Amino acid sequence: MGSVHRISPSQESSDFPLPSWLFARKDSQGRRLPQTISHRGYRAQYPENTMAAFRGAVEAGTHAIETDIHLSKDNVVVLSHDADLKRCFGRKEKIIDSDWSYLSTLRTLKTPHEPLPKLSDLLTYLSQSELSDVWVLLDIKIDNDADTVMRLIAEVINSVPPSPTRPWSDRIVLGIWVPKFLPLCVKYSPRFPITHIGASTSYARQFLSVPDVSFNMFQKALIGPLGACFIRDVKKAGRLIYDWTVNDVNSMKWSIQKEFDGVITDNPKLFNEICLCHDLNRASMPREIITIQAGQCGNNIGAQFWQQLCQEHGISRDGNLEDFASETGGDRKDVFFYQSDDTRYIPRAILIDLEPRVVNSIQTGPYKNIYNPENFFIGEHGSGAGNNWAAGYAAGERVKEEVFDIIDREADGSDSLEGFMLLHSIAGGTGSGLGSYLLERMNDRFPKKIIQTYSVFPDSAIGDVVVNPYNSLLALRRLTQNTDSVVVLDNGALSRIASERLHVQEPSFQQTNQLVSTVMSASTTTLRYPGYMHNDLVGIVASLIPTPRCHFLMTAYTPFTGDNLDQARTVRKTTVLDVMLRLLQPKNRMVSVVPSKASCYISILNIIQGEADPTDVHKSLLRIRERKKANFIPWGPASIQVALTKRSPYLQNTHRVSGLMLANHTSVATLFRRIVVQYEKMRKRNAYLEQYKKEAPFADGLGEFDEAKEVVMDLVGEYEAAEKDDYLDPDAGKTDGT
Ligand SMILES: Nc1nc2c(ncn2[C@@H]2O[C@H](COP(=O)(O)OP(=O)(O)OP(=O)(O)O)[C@@H](O)[C@H]2O)c(=O)[nH]1
Ligand SMILES: [Mg+2]
Repeated sequence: MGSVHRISPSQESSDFPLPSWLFARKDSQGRRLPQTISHRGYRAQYPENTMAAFRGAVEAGTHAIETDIHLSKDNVVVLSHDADLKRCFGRKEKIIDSDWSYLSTLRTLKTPHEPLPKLSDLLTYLSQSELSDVWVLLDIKIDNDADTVMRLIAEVINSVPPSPTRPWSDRIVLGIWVPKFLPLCVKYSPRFPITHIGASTSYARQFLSVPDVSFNMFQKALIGPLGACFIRDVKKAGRLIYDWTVNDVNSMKWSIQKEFDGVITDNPKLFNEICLCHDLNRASMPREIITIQAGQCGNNIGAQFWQQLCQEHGISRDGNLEDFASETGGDRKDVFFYQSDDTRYIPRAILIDLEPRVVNSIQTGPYKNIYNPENFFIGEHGSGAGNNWAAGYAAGERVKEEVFDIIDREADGSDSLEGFMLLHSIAGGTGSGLGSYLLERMNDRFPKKIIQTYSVFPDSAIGDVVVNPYNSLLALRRLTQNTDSVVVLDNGALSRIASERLHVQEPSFQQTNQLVSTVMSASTTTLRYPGYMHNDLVGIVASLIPTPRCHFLMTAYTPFTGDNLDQARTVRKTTVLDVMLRLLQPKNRMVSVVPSKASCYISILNIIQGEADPTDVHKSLLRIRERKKANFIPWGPASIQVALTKRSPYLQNTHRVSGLMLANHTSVATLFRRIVVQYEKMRKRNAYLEQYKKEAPFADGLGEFDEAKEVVMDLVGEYEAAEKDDYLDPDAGKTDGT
């Protein structure tokens, strides 16, 4: 820095404009994409700094042309990078020693042997009105006398009539290397924007003290910690930054990631293509999902789910990335986590309960530090909803403002929110009732977002909540009307699988929840380790749900492993066929249904994780079809869809292959019918109705129950209709043919 020219205070007061045409453009997502600035024209295709190269750049869709200024002996402003004629024209003279009468006879060595252009040639070409959006960056070389060159540039600019719509001061940027040019810019071309061209960030820093000067830096100088620091300071000062010369794809991508305002490249066509791909990738990027966990069950399974995701993504209990994990491990942590200012990963999770016990246990548990403390909501009375759907729903009215403040804040904090996942049980009061309230409001509030739930149905054999049929029926109405997709889990099936397959007597919630979190983690792997398809929730929902109301999905998973599940380890080699066959076995389904002869699959998506070969998958599908292992609806495609996905590299896998089935099966309606039957039995006896009548939703009588029953019976009817081949026939029965 010792020999740096000092910038005098008088220059500091001269501001050079930073007009909008110099800033990065916005892509289709509203994010910044650098402008394409063609280095000496389209240099990759044409002889550099010639009219052919400038025209080629414009035809390739460049935003700007960068070119270099030299003076001839007789003071003509010409466009050449080198001070001499050797490299481009094969002559030994210097430009400064040659008259224009000689220079004008030269032709480039490179075909198509173009002449040396003057600045006026370029400006005349660009003055056509249809080219008025192209701008110019002049690299003013320092071998000429500074005053003369600045004066002559201004004279040329003034001599060429601008396009009718745009003055030259709105299209030309003066690129200077050293501060002594600043007063000359003000003297000869006031109000023209200025950029500093340089290869040293420490030298460039002095220009930060001159208002509005932008920066055009050698790319290598911007890489590494010093570069990062410089970029940050330039952006903080509200200045623009360009980098040169960016010709390979990786450097192009790097410049896009850094959100520079422009990229100087020999190959404008390639850079435009990379920008387009980048934009498309961003648009198709898996987007964020916010998880809302409500009530005891919702928070218990949520806690387990986040623990599992942290382990799979190499995130430690305090939210930091483990030493063995990498920022770019081919996974997408940002779907479910965001990064705080200190770069910790924080779940996009909202934890709600009307009583403090479960949420408190999370707040004091091993993963207490990963959550955003502002995202806990505990009802003020702290007494829960007492297993009463109506009490939970009524509480919704009271707590809505606080809860939606949290939900809105999370939604605003995501870049492109895809949707929400609600975790809850439908048998109790909070998850079921408050959950129902939230689903209704979210539907109005976020009409374009996907709403998926993981809903735990009660174990019909145990009845730990006597009024569970009431609560389930009322919640089921909202699951039908206010969600896009429901993953149905039921405690009966979960306990059965845990005890049969894992040889555990009377499994604890802790153990059944581990099954649930395994299923949740597997069903979100295609979002978190995206591949070619099924890499967003919309894609998964669309592939499984052909008609909007039949959106209840069953799951099966095999084989189960885990810390607590040692006994389940097999010594067999797991093959893709084994896994796919086992997924089809009713005993592996995590829902207790009673299929009839007519029951069939509407759709199946198998998510296969591990070392699976596409040919094995293909062979297995053929075998399954030959053996007629899966019975499909008669009115649609009868095929099993398969997604092959990566597994977390950070977890030990004892099995070569594991698989999750997400299935839309008509027999799920038998579960709903059972709930209606149980409801009717209780309702007939007028059992436990008093506690419901006390709450707001029942202030005008028991109509809520009747409406819910009607909706659920319609749903059952819809699934039964879907088993018939005239389902899509508009004249058949009462199906609406959607
Ligand atoms: N699988 C599983 N089921 C649970 C868990 N906790 C509760 N349940 C089931 O959920 C139902 C009761 O719902 P809860 O989630 O406890 O109730 P809540 O939403 O907290 O509502 P209130 O306590 O009534 O305010 C019963 O069917 C329980 O068997 C859990 O951790 N895992
Ligand atoms: Mg509770």
